[in-house]
Amino acid sequence: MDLTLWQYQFRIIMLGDSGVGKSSLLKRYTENLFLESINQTVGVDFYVHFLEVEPGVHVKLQFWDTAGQERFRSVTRSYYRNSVGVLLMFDLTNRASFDNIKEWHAEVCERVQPYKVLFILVGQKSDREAHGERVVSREEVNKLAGQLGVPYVEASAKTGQNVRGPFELLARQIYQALLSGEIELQEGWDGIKCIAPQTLRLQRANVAQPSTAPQSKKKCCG
Ligand SMILES: Nc1nc2c(ncn2[C@@H]2O[C@H](COP(=O)(O)OP(=O)(O)O)[C@@H](O)[C@H]2O)c(=O)[nH]1
Ligand SMILES: [Mg+2]
Repeated sequence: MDLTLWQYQFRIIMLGDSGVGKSSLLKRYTENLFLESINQTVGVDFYVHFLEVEPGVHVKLQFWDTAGQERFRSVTRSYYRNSVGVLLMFDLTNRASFDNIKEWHAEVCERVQPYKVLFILVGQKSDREAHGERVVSREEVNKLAGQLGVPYVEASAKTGQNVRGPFELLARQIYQALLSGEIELQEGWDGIKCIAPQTLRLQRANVAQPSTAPQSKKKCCG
């Protein structure tokens, strides 16, 4: 089946300080490329990737790659409301970028109301640990992740280590939240699009009554 025939579209935003590797991780995930000298993001860039979140359910992941600098903050903020997922990213070799995570998280939570958004915390440039450059320990990140109530993943855009992990975990969590009704489709909100909302109702009914609904019936719009 052509993966581009999607049933759902999720809008996901990349946030974190400038230089932590947001664009690099996205480039690695969507194009399997890594550039030592990548252009700095100006304003907001846009990437697309298709993912089968479960057999027969195809999702178009639409990524907004933002610039971390303060001068672009007002542009970046205008994208929060129409996102359903956030990759909150810091650099394992840059303590300030880790210290700023709380601020990024609080800013999003404040601005997305009344909509719901799901987060993944990503510690980037894990390859540099081998060179003794890591300055943020796993223990302290786990503690912060626990406080914020968000999952934590370490990755390296350079080596490709664990690159799919954060994107796909987030996409699957959004999908599950949609099926459980924790996240609702809303008029005038672009965080999630569904090409056939009636099939979502069927999928939700299947999830609510798993014993009477075989897995194969979960398939949406396929
Ligand atoms: N060693 C290492 N360098 C990285 C990694 N990811 C990005 N970089 C480098 O970090 C710099 C900033 O990356 P960029 O993706 O532009 O960061 P952004 O501002 O958050 O989008 C670039 O020189 C990248 O080559 C990584 O996983 N490991
Ligand atoms: Mg960038």
